[in-house]
Amino acid sequence: MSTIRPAPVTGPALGFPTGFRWGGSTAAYQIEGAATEDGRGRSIWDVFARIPGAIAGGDTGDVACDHYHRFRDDVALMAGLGLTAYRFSVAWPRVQPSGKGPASSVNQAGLDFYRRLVDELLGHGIEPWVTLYHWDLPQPLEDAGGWPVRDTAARFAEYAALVHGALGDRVDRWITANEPWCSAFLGYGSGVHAPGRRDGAAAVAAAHHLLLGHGLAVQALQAARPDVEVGLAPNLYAVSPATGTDADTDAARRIDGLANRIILDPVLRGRYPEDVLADLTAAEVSDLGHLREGDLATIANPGTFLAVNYYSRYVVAAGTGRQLPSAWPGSEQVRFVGRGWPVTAMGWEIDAPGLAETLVRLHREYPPLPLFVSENGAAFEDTVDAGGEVQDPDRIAYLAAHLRACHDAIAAGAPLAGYFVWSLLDNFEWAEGFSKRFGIVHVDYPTQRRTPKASAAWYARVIGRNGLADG
Ligand code: IFM
Repeated sequence: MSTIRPAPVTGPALGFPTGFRWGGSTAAYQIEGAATEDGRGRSIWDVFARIPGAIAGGDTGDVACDHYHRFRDDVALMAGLGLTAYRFSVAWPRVQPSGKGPASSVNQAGLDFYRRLVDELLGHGIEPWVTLYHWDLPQPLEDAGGWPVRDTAARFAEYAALVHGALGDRVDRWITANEPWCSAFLGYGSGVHAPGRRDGAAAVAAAHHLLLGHGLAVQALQAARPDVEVGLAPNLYAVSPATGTDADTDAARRIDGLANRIILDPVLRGRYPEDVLADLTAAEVSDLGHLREGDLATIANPGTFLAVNYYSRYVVAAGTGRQLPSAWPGSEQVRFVGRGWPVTAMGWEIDAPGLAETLVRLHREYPPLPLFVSENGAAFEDTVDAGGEVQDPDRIAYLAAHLRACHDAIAAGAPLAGYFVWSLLDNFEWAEGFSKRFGIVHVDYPTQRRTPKASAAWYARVIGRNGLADG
Protein backbone atom coordinates (compact mmCIF):
# COMPACT_ATOMS: atom_id res chain seq x y z
CA MET A 1 0.00 0.00 0.00
CA SER A 2 2.94 2.30 -0.64
CA THR A 3 2.66 5.06 -3.20
CA ILE A 4 4.74 5.23 -6.35
CA ARG A 5 6.17 8.51 -7.46
CA PRO A 6 5.94 8.90 -11.26
CA ALA A 7 9.32 8.65 -12.97
CA PRO A 8 10.48 11.94 -14.48
CA VAL A 9 9.93 12.28 -18.19
CA THR A 10 13.35 12.61 -19.76
CA GLY A 11 12.86 12.09 -23.47
CA PRO A 12 10.46 13.20 -26.15
CA ALA A 13 8.46 9.98 -25.79
CA LEU A 14 7.76 7.37 -23.15
CA GLY A 15 8.89 4.29 -24.98
CA PHE A 16 7.93 0.72 -24.06
CA PRO A 17 10.15 -2.34 -24.30
CA THR A 18 10.66 -3.95 -27.68
CA GLY A 19 8.07 -6.67 -28.23
CA PHE A 20 5.61 -5.08 -25.78
CA ARG A 21 2.14 -6.47 -26.59
CA TRP A 22 -0.49 -3.90 -27.53
CA GLY A 23 -3.87 -5.50 -27.32
CA GLY A 24 -7.59 -5.16 -27.05
CA SER A 25 -9.79 -7.26 -24.77
CA THR A 26 -13.34 -8.55 -25.05
CA ALA A 27 -15.42 -11.40 -23.62
CA ALA A 28 -17.79 -13.84 -25.28
CA TYR A 29 -21.11 -13.00 -23.65
CA GLN A 30 -20.43 -9.29 -23.93
CA ILE A 31 -19.95 -9.25 -27.70
CA GLU A 32 -20.83 -12.46 -29.52
CA GLY A 33 -24.62 -12.61 -29.61
CA ALA A 34 -25.88 -15.67 -31.53
CA ALA A 35 -27.07 -16.97 -28.20
CA THR A 36 -29.11 -19.83 -29.61
CA GLU A 37 -27.21 -20.56 -32.82
CA ASP A 38 -25.26 -23.60 -33.92
CA GLY A 39 -25.93 -25.62 -30.81
CA ARG A 40 -24.88 -23.12 -28.16
CA GLY A 41 -26.29 -23.99 -24.73
CA ARG A 42 -27.42 -21.61 -22.00
CA SER A 43 -25.10 -19.99 -19.52
CA ILE A 44 -25.86 -18.50 -16.13
CA TRP A 45 -25.91 -15.08 -17.81
CA ASP A 46 -28.60 -16.13 -20.31
CA VAL A 47 -30.76 -17.12 -17.38
CA PHE A 48 -29.84 -14.26 -15.03
CA ALA A 49 -30.43 -11.61 -17.71
CA ARG A 50 -34.05 -12.75 -17.88
CA ILE A 51 -34.75 -12.07 -14.22
CA PRO A 52 -36.81 -8.86 -14.11
CA GLY A 53 -34.68 -6.03 -12.74
CA ALA A 54 -31.38 -7.92 -12.88
CA ILE A 55 -29.96 -5.93 -15.79
CA ALA A 56 -30.36 -2.22 -16.49
CA GLY A 57 -32.88 -1.67 -19.24
CA GLY A 58 -33.75 -5.37 -19.33
CA ASP A 59 -30.87 -5.89 -21.77
CA THR A 60 -29.47 -9.31 -22.63
CA GLY A 61 -26.46 -10.60 -24.54
CA ASP A 62 -28.67 -12.37 -27.08
CA VAL A 63 -27.38 -10.18 -29.91
CA ALA A 64 -24.82 -7.91 -28.22
CA CYS A 65 -22.32 -6.77 -30.89
CA ASP A 66 -23.24 -9.65 -33.21
CA HIS A 67 -19.53 -10.44 -33.29
CA TYR A 68 -20.34 -14.10 -34.03
CA HIS A 69 -21.36 -13.01 -37.51
CA ARG A 70 -19.16 -9.94 -37.87
CA PHE A 71 -15.87 -11.26 -36.53
CA ARG A 72 -14.05 -10.86 -39.84
CA ASP A 73 -14.88 -7.16 -39.99
CA ASP A 74 -13.94 -6.79 -36.34
CA VAL A 75 -10.57 -8.43 -36.92
CA ALA A 76 -10.01 -6.11 -39.89
CA LEU A 77 -10.77 -3.21 -37.54
CA MET A 78 -8.17 -4.50 -35.06
CA ALA A 79 -5.61 -4.84 -37.83
CA GLY A 80 -6.35 -1.28 -38.92
CA LEU A 81 -5.53 -0.09 -35.42
CA GLY A 82 -2.29 -2.05 -35.43
CA LEU A 83 -3.16 -4.29 -32.47
CA THR A 84 -0.49 -6.92 -32.01
CA ALA A 85 -2.64 -9.08 -29.71
CA TYR A 86 -6.33 -9.71 -29.11
CA ARG A 87 -7.73 -11.22 -25.94
CA PHE A 88 -11.15 -12.86 -26.27
CA SER A 89 -12.96 -15.53 -24.31
CA VAL A 90 -14.45 -18.83 -25.32
CA ALA A 91 -18.07 -19.28 -24.31
CA TRP A 92 -18.10 -22.57 -22.41
CA PRO A 93 -21.76 -23.29 -23.29
CA ARG A 94 -21.01 -22.73 -26.97
CA VAL A 95 -18.43 -25.52 -27.06
CA GLN A 96 -19.76 -27.84 -24.33
CA PRO A 97 -23.44 -27.04 -23.75
CA SER A 98 -23.87 -29.48 -20.87
CA GLY A 99 -20.62 -28.34 -19.23
CA LYS A 100 -19.45 -31.90 -18.79
CA GLY A 101 -19.22 -35.31 -20.28
CA PRO A 102 -17.29 -37.26 -22.88
CA ALA A 103 -15.98 -36.12 -26.24
CA SER A 104 -19.49 -36.49 -27.67
CA SER A 105 -20.58 -33.63 -25.39
CA VAL A 106 -18.53 -31.23 -27.50
CA ASN A 107 -20.30 -28.91 -29.90
CA GLN A 108 -18.02 -28.93 -32.93
CA ALA A 109 -19.87 -26.02 -34.55
CA GLY A 110 -18.99 -23.91 -31.54
CA LEU A 111 -15.34 -24.89 -31.66
CA ASP A 112 -15.33 -24.18 -35.39
CA PHE A 113 -16.30 -20.59 -34.71
CA TYR A 114 -13.24 -20.10 -32.53
CA ARG A 115 -11.02 -21.86 -35.10
CA ARG A 116 -12.23 -19.42 -37.74
CA LEU A 117 -11.67 -16.47 -35.42
CA VAL A 118 -8.16 -17.60 -34.51
CA ASP A 119 -7.28 -18.20 -38.16
CA GLU A 120 -8.54 -14.74 -39.06
CA LEU A 121 -6.42 -13.19 -36.32
CA LEU A 122 -3.31 -15.09 -37.31
CA GLY A 123 -3.92 -14.18 -40.94
CA HIS A 124 -3.72 -10.53 -39.87
CA GLY A 125 -0.62 -11.03 -37.74
CA ILE A 126 -2.55 -10.60 -34.47
CA GLU A 127 -1.65 -12.90 -31.60
CA PRO A 128 -4.71 -14.62 -30.10
CA TRP A 129 -4.98 -14.68 -26.30
CA VAL A 130 -7.74 -17.02 -25.19
CA THR A 131 -9.53 -16.61 -21.88
CA LEU A 132 -11.16 -19.90 -20.97
CA TYR A 133 -13.63 -18.55 -18.43
CA HIS A 134 -15.10 -15.09 -18.52
CA TRP A 135 -18.15 -15.70 -16.34
CA ASP A 136 -20.44 -17.74 -18.59
CA LEU A 137 -20.83 -20.98 -16.65
CA PRO A 138 -23.07 -23.51 -18.45
CA GLN A 139 -26.44 -23.41 -16.68
CA PRO A 140 -26.50 -27.21 -16.16
CA LEU A 141 -23.41 -26.83 -13.96
CA GLU A 142 -25.10 -24.09 -11.94
CA ASP A 143 -28.12 -26.37 -11.59
CA ALA A 144 -25.72 -28.93 -10.11
CA GLY A 145 -24.46 -26.38 -7.55
CA GLY A 146 -22.23 -24.02 -9.54
CA TRP A 147 -18.84 -22.79 -8.34
CA PRO A 148 -19.58 -23.36 -4.65
CA VAL A 149 -19.45 -27.06 -5.52
CA ARG A 150 -16.06 -28.73 -5.84
CA ASP A 151 -16.96 -30.76 -8.93
CA THR A 152 -17.20 -27.58 -11.02
CA ALA A 153 -13.42 -27.14 -10.76
CA ALA A 154 -12.86 -30.58 -12.28
CA ARG A 155 -15.39 -29.88 -15.02
CA PHE A 156 -13.57 -26.63 -15.81
CA ALA A 157 -10.25 -28.45 -16.22
CA GLU A 158 -11.85 -30.95 -18.61
CA TYR A 159 -13.34 -28.13 -20.63
CA ALA A 160 -9.97 -26.31 -20.66
CA ALA A 161 -8.31 -29.45 -22.03
CA LEU A 162 -10.88 -29.85 -24.77
CA VAL A 163 -10.56 -26.22 -25.90
CA HIS A 164 -6.79 -26.51 -25.83
CA GLY A 165 -7.09 -29.72 -27.84
CA ALA A 166 -8.99 -27.84 -30.51
CA LEU A 167 -7.01 -24.60 -30.59
CA GLY A 168 -3.67 -25.40 -29.00
CA ASP A 169 -1.99 -25.89 -32.36
CA ARG A 170 -2.49 -22.20 -33.14
CA VAL A 171 -2.96 -20.45 -29.79
CA ASP A 172 0.11 -19.97 -27.59
CA ARG A 173 -1.33 -17.72 -24.85
CA TRP A 174 -4.06 -18.79 -22.45
CA ILE A 175 -5.81 -17.20 -19.50
CA THR A 176 -7.64 -19.59 -17.21
CA ALA A 177 -10.20 -17.47 -15.35
CA ASN A 178 -11.05 -13.81 -15.66
CA GLU A 179 -11.58 -11.98 -12.37
CA PRO A 180 -12.39 -14.92 -10.11
CA TRP A 181 -13.24 -12.42 -7.36
CA CYS A 182 -16.18 -11.13 -9.42
CA SER A 183 -17.44 -14.61 -10.29
CA ALA A 184 -17.35 -15.58 -6.63
CA PHE A 185 -18.31 -12.48 -4.68
CA LEU A 186 -20.62 -10.68 -7.13
CA GLY A 187 -22.12 -13.93 -8.41
CA TYR A 188 -22.67 -15.70 -5.09
CA GLY A 189 -22.19 -12.95 -2.46
CA SER A 190 -23.97 -9.74 -3.40
CA GLY A 191 -25.86 -11.43 -6.23
CA VAL A 192 -25.54 -8.48 -8.62
CA HIS A 193 -23.99 -10.80 -11.19
CA ALA A 194 -25.10 -14.20 -12.42
CA PRO A 195 -26.20 -16.53 -10.99
CA GLY A 196 -27.49 -13.94 -8.51
CA ARG A 197 -27.07 -15.94 -5.31
CA ARG A 198 -26.58 -14.16 -1.97
CA ASP A 199 -24.69 -16.34 0.42
CA GLY A 200 -21.31 -15.40 1.89
CA ALA A 201 -20.27 -19.00 2.57
CA ALA A 202 -21.11 -19.98 -1.01
CA ALA A 203 -19.08 -17.02 -2.29
CA VAL A 204 -16.00 -18.04 -0.28
CA ALA A 205 -16.32 -21.65 -1.45
CA ALA A 206 -16.81 -20.44 -5.03
CA ALA A 207 -13.59 -18.39 -4.84
CA HIS A 208 -11.71 -21.47 -3.68
CA HIS A 209 -13.13 -23.68 -6.42
CA LEU A 210 -12.39 -21.07 -9.08
CA LEU A 211 -8.76 -21.11 -7.94
CA LEU A 212 -8.78 -24.88 -7.83
CA GLY A 213 -10.19 -24.87 -11.37
CA HIS A 214 -7.38 -22.53 -12.38
CA GLY A 215 -4.75 -24.87 -10.92
CA LEU A 216 -6.29 -27.96 -12.51
CA ALA A 217 -6.61 -26.20 -15.86
CA VAL A 218 -2.96 -25.10 -15.76
CA GLN A 219 -2.02 -28.73 -15.06
CA ALA A 220 -4.14 -29.91 -17.99
CA LEU A 221 -2.65 -27.41 -20.40
CA GLN A 222 0.89 -28.07 -19.23
CA ALA A 223 0.32 -31.81 -19.64
CA ALA A 224 -0.81 -31.22 -23.21
CA ARG A 225 1.99 -28.79 -23.99
CA PRO A 226 4.81 -28.30 -21.49
CA ASP A 227 5.84 -24.93 -22.94
CA VAL A 228 2.30 -23.49 -22.90
CA GLU A 229 2.02 -19.84 -21.85
CA VAL A 230 -0.79 -19.61 -19.33
CA GLY A 231 -1.87 -17.36 -16.47
CA LEU A 232 -4.75 -16.09 -14.34
CA ALA A 233 -6.39 -12.66 -14.75
CA PRO A 234 -7.50 -11.34 -11.35
CA ASN A 235 -9.01 -7.88 -10.93
CA LEU A 236 -6.70 -6.12 -8.52
CA TYR A 237 -7.13 -2.87 -6.64
CA ALA A 238 -4.88 -0.41 -4.95
CA VAL A 239 -6.34 -0.11 -1.43
CA SER A 240 -5.83 2.80 0.98
CA PRO A 241 -7.24 3.73 4.37
CA ALA A 242 -9.22 6.98 4.36
CA THR A 243 -7.22 8.18 7.39
CA GLY A 244 -4.27 6.93 9.38
CA THR A 245 -6.38 5.73 12.30
CA ASP A 246 -5.97 2.13 13.40
CA ALA A 247 -9.60 1.45 12.57
CA ASP A 248 -9.28 2.68 8.99
CA THR A 249 -5.96 0.89 8.56
CA ASP A 250 -7.68 -2.30 9.64
CA ALA A 251 -10.51 -1.66 7.18
CA ALA A 252 -7.90 -1.40 4.40
CA ARG A 253 -6.27 -4.63 5.56
CA ARG A 254 -9.64 -6.38 5.37
CA ILE A 255 -10.53 -5.15 1.90
CA ASP A 256 -7.04 -5.71 0.51
CA GLY A 257 -7.32 -9.22 1.95
CA LEU A 258 -10.74 -9.99 0.49
CA ALA A 259 -10.13 -8.33 -2.89
CA ASN A 260 -6.46 -9.01 -3.65
CA ARG A 261 -4.67 -11.35 -1.26
CA ILE A 262 -7.41 -14.00 -1.14
CA ILE A 263 -6.64 -14.60 -4.82
CA LEU A 264 -2.94 -13.78 -5.06
CA ASP A 265 -1.63 -15.57 -1.98
CA PRO A 266 -2.94 -19.08 -2.72
CA VAL A 267 -1.81 -18.88 -6.35
CA LEU A 268 1.54 -17.20 -5.83
CA ARG A 269 2.46 -18.22 -2.27
CA GLY A 270 0.58 -21.48 -1.80
CA ARG A 271 -1.40 -20.34 1.24
CA TYR A 272 -4.45 -18.31 2.14
CA PRO A 273 -3.75 -15.15 4.14
CA GLU A 274 -4.23 -16.08 7.80
CA ASP A 275 -5.87 -12.75 8.65
CA VAL A 276 -8.51 -13.22 5.96
CA LEU A 277 -9.34 -16.73 7.14
CA ALA A 278 -9.53 -15.39 10.70
CA ASP A 279 -11.92 -12.59 9.63
CA LEU A 280 -14.16 -15.08 7.82
CA THR A 281 -14.33 -17.56 10.65
CA ALA A 282 -14.68 -14.90 13.36
CA ALA A 283 -17.67 -13.46 11.52
CA GLU A 284 -19.03 -17.00 11.12
CA VAL A 285 -19.24 -16.53 7.38
CA SER A 286 -17.70 -19.90 6.62
CA ASP A 287 -16.32 -22.88 8.50
CA LEU A 288 -13.85 -23.33 5.61
CA GLY A 289 -15.08 -26.89 5.22
CA HIS A 290 -14.56 -26.64 1.48
CA LEU A 291 -10.75 -26.58 1.92
CA ARG A 292 -9.25 -30.03 1.32
CA GLU A 293 -5.79 -31.35 1.82
CA GLY A 294 -3.72 -30.96 -1.32
CA ASP A 295 -5.85 -28.16 -2.81
CA LEU A 296 -3.28 -25.48 -2.17
CA ALA A 297 -0.56 -27.50 -3.85
CA THR A 298 -2.75 -27.60 -6.97
CA ILE A 299 -3.70 -23.93 -6.77
CA ALA A 300 -0.13 -22.75 -6.24
CA ASN A 301 0.69 -22.96 -9.93
CA PRO A 302 0.35 -19.52 -11.49
CA GLY A 303 1.44 -20.79 -14.88
CA THR A 304 3.95 -18.63 -16.73
CA PHE A 305 2.63 -15.07 -16.28
CA LEU A 306 0.16 -13.03 -14.29
CA ALA A 307 -2.47 -10.97 -16.09
CA VAL A 308 -3.80 -7.97 -14.17
CA ASN A 309 -7.12 -6.21 -14.65
CA TYR A 310 -7.00 -2.76 -13.08
CA TYR A 311 -9.64 -0.03 -12.95
CA SER A 312 -9.51 1.91 -9.69
CA ARG A 313 -8.50 2.22 -6.05
CA TYR A 314 -10.58 1.42 -2.99
CA VAL A 315 -10.35 4.02 -0.25
CA VAL A 316 -11.95 2.58 2.86
CA ALA A 317 -12.86 3.49 6.41
CA ALA A 318 -14.18 1.74 9.46
CA GLY A 319 -17.94 1.79 9.76
CA THR A 320 -20.67 0.19 11.77
CA GLY A 321 -23.44 -2.23 11.03
CA ARG A 322 -23.64 -4.94 8.41
CA GLN A 323 -25.38 -4.37 5.14
CA LEU A 324 -26.46 -7.64 3.61
CA PRO A 325 -26.26 -9.14 1.05
CA SER A 326 -22.70 -8.17 0.42
CA ALA A 327 -19.69 -8.81 -1.75
CA TRP A 328 -17.49 -8.49 1.36
CA PRO A 329 -18.60 -11.32 3.61
CA GLY A 330 -17.60 -10.73 7.20
CA SER A 331 -16.31 -7.22 6.47
CA GLU A 332 -19.59 -5.52 5.68
CA GLN A 333 -18.91 -2.83 8.24
CA VAL A 334 -16.21 -1.30 6.05
CA ARG A 335 -17.24 1.89 4.22
CA PHE A 336 -16.03 2.72 0.72
CA VAL A 337 -15.16 6.40 0.69
CA GLY A 338 -15.24 8.75 -2.27
CA ARG A 339 -12.48 11.35 -2.33
CA GLY A 340 -14.28 13.63 -4.75
CA TRP A 341 -11.83 12.71 -7.48
CA PRO A 342 -13.00 12.56 -11.12
CA VAL A 343 -14.95 9.39 -11.84
CA THR A 344 -15.86 7.39 -14.92
CA ALA A 345 -19.45 6.70 -15.95
CA MET A 346 -19.29 3.66 -13.66
CA GLY A 347 -18.68 6.02 -10.73
CA TRP A 348 -15.17 4.60 -10.30
CA GLU A 349 -12.56 7.14 -9.20
CA ILE A 350 -9.75 7.56 -11.71
CA ASP A 351 -6.50 6.66 -9.97
CA ALA A 352 -3.76 5.85 -12.46
CA PRO A 353 -0.92 5.81 -9.88
CA GLY A 354 -2.81 2.92 -8.29
CA LEU A 355 -1.95 0.84 -11.35
CA ALA A 356 1.78 1.48 -10.93
CA GLU A 357 1.40 0.75 -7.23
CA THR A 358 -0.31 -2.56 -7.98
CA LEU A 359 2.27 -3.68 -10.55
CA VAL A 360 5.22 -2.70 -8.38
CA ARG A 361 3.66 -4.42 -5.38
CA LEU A 362 3.36 -7.64 -7.38
CA HIS A 363 6.96 -7.30 -8.43
CA ARG A 364 8.26 -6.61 -4.91
CA GLU A 365 6.04 -8.76 -2.72
CA TYR A 366 5.38 -11.86 -4.82
CA PRO A 367 7.55 -14.36 -6.69
CA PRO A 368 8.78 -13.04 -10.03
CA LEU A 369 6.51 -13.54 -13.02
CA PRO A 370 6.07 -11.64 -16.27
CA LEU A 371 3.10 -9.27 -15.93
CA PHE A 372 0.51 -8.14 -18.45
CA VAL A 373 -2.24 -5.60 -17.96
CA SER A 374 -5.02 -7.69 -19.40
CA GLU A 375 -7.76 -5.07 -18.88
CA ASN A 376 -7.77 -1.36 -18.30
CA GLY A 377 -10.17 1.23 -19.62
CA ALA A 378 -13.13 3.43 -18.82
CA ALA A 379 -16.79 3.99 -19.57
CA PHE A 380 -17.83 7.52 -20.45
CA GLU A 381 -20.97 9.03 -21.95
CA ASP A 382 -20.06 8.88 -25.63
CA THR A 383 -22.12 10.31 -28.43
CA VAL A 384 -21.76 10.26 -32.18
CA ASP A 385 -21.51 13.88 -33.31
CA ALA A 386 -23.10 15.47 -36.38
CA GLY A 387 -19.99 14.63 -38.39
CA GLY A 388 -20.36 10.95 -37.48
CA GLU A 389 -17.39 11.03 -35.09
CA VAL A 390 -17.02 10.19 -31.43
CA GLN A 391 -14.75 12.53 -29.54
CA ASP A 392 -13.77 10.94 -26.23
CA PRO A 393 -11.04 13.08 -24.68
CA ASP A 394 -11.80 11.75 -21.19
CA ARG A 395 -11.05 8.20 -22.30
CA ILE A 396 -7.84 9.30 -24.02
CA ALA A 397 -6.77 11.07 -20.83
CA TYR A 398 -7.63 7.97 -18.78
CA LEU A 399 -5.68 5.63 -21.05
CA ALA A 400 -2.71 7.98 -21.32
CA ALA A 401 -2.50 8.33 -17.53
CA HIS A 402 -2.65 4.57 -17.04
CA LEU A 403 -0.04 3.93 -19.73
CA ARG A 404 2.19 6.47 -17.98
CA ALA A 405 1.62 4.43 -14.83
CA CYS A 406 2.68 1.30 -16.73
CA HIS A 407 5.81 3.12 -17.83
CA ASP A 408 6.50 4.17 -14.23
CA ALA A 409 6.06 0.57 -13.08
CA ILE A 410 8.51 -0.69 -15.69
CA ALA A 411 10.97 2.02 -14.64
CA ALA A 412 10.60 0.74 -11.07
CA GLY A 413 11.50 -2.77 -12.22
CA ALA A 414 8.11 -4.42 -12.76
CA PRO A 415 8.39 -6.93 -15.64
CA LEU A 416 5.39 -5.63 -17.54
CA ALA A 417 5.27 -7.02 -21.07
CA GLY A 418 1.94 -5.92 -22.50
CA TYR A 419 -1.24 -3.88 -22.17
CA PHE A 420 -4.76 -4.75 -23.33
CA VAL A 421 -7.32 -1.97 -23.45
CA TRP A 422 -10.82 -2.77 -22.17
CA SER A 423 -12.49 -2.77 -24.45
CA LEU A 424 -12.12 -3.00 -28.18
CA LEU A 425 -15.85 -2.54 -28.68
CA ASP A 426 -18.69 -1.04 -26.69
CA ASN A 427 -20.48 -4.07 -25.32
CA PHE A 428 -22.85 -5.64 -22.80
CA GLU A 429 -21.60 -4.33 -19.48
CA TRP A 430 -23.12 -7.07 -17.29
CA ALA A 431 -25.62 -5.67 -14.75
CA GLU A 432 -25.40 -2.28 -16.50
CA GLY A 433 -26.49 -3.75 -19.84
CA PHE A 434 -25.63 -1.55 -22.83
CA SER A 435 -25.89 1.66 -20.83
CA LYS A 436 -22.14 1.86 -20.19
CA ARG A 437 -19.71 2.19 -23.09
CA PHE A 438 -16.13 1.02 -22.52
CA GLY A 439 -15.10 0.61 -26.16
CA ILE A 440 -12.50 2.49 -28.15
CA VAL A 441 -14.86 1.60 -30.99
CA HIS A 442 -18.44 2.82 -30.73
CA VAL A 443 -21.19 0.33 -31.53
CA ASP A 444 -24.60 1.54 -32.64
CA TYR A 445 -26.59 -1.47 -31.49
CA PRO A 446 -29.67 -1.11 -33.75
CA THR A 447 -27.52 -1.03 -36.90
CA GLN A 448 -24.37 -2.71 -35.51
CA ARG A 449 -22.38 0.07 -37.12
CA ARG A 450 -18.84 0.35 -35.72
CA THR A 451 -17.30 3.82 -35.40
CA PRO A 452 -13.74 4.01 -34.10
CA LYS A 453 -13.67 6.74 -31.46
CA ALA A 454 -10.93 9.36 -31.24
CA SER A 455 -9.37 7.11 -28.57
CA ALA A 456 -8.99 4.34 -31.17
CA ALA A 457 -6.98 6.64 -33.44
CA TRP A 458 -4.96 7.78 -30.43
CA TYR A 459 -4.27 4.17 -29.36
CA ALA A 460 -3.20 3.32 -32.92
CA ARG A 461 -0.63 6.12 -32.74
CA VAL A 462 0.63 4.84 -29.38
CA ILE A 463 1.02 1.36 -30.86
CA GLY A 464 2.69 2.76 -33.97
CA ARG A 465 5.40 4.50 -31.93
CA ASN A 466 5.51 1.79 -29.22
CA GLY A 467 5.09 4.50 -26.62
CA LEU A 468 3.43 7.67 -25.51
CA ALA A 469 4.22 11.07 -26.87
CA ASP A 470 5.58 13.46 -24.28
CA GLY A 471 3.02 15.45 -22.31
O1 IFM B 1 -16.72 -5.43 -18.63
C1 IFM B 1 -15.95 -5.87 -17.56
C2 IFM B 1 -15.17 -7.11 -17.93
O2 IFM B 1 -16.00 -8.13 -18.38
C3 IFM B 1 -14.43 -7.62 -16.73
N1 IFM B 1 -13.63 -6.58 -16.14
C4 IFM B 1 -14.26 -5.31 -15.89
C5 IFM B 1 -14.96 -4.82 -17.12
C6 IFM B 1 -15.63 -3.47 -16.83
O3 IFM B 1 -16.55 -3.60 -15.81
